[in-house]
Amino acid sequence: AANRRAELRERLPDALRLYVLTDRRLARGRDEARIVADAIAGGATAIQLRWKQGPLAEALRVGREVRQVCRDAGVLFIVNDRVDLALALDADGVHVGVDDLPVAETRALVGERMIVGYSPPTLEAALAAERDGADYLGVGPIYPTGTKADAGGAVGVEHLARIVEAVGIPVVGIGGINASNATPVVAAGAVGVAVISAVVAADDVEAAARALRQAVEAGLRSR
Ligand code: TZP
Ligand code: MG
Repeated sequence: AANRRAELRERLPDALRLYVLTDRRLARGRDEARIVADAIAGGATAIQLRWKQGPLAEALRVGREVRQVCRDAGVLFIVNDRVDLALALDADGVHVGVDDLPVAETRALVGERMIVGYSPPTLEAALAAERDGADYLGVGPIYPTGTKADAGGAVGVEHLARIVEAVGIPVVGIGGINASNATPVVAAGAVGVAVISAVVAADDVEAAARALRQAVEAGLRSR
């Protein structure tokens, strides 16, 4: 829809409780749509197609499958890095970082058709992204992670709390989060957590998602 952004912005705090990002390598041969369906069965509320290797034509094919699974479940479907792929897939949103098109250019390209997420490296970058039209922020890595080589050092929940305090848009924590350490991330003010390995690399994806979702709900009750 031409004006999906406004409707989604209202839903975002709830829709970002458990945000699962795909990873082809960690999936160990299991296909993305299967993993996404299992994660949703366990309580994932948002999915990000994170395509770091392989042809874009394949990303489009896999993305269509993942989008369908998300639509059937009423779960948010967001595309990482690529504005063109997000538009081609008619995604609910696109998530950009410092190496991608800047937030202002991304917003100009997608208009009000979808939400835009951003990963701010600093508090100042978080404020600038909000001014430039970001609808939510992903802050991290909260804890050490081996999943993203260029993620930088752990920033901790205190840094996340400062960003939550400074901006008016929802914030999720990302990086090294699992069912044992998710609760403090939400207690610090995040609306939810974003994870890769804790769900995608799990033998039982659904059970892993369920445990994480419970940890998130515990964090919400604690504040
Ligand atoms: N951005 C910051 S840390 C990270 C991303 C994409 C990796 C998160 O993966 P994991 O396995 O949940 O630590
Ligand atoms: Mg990126």
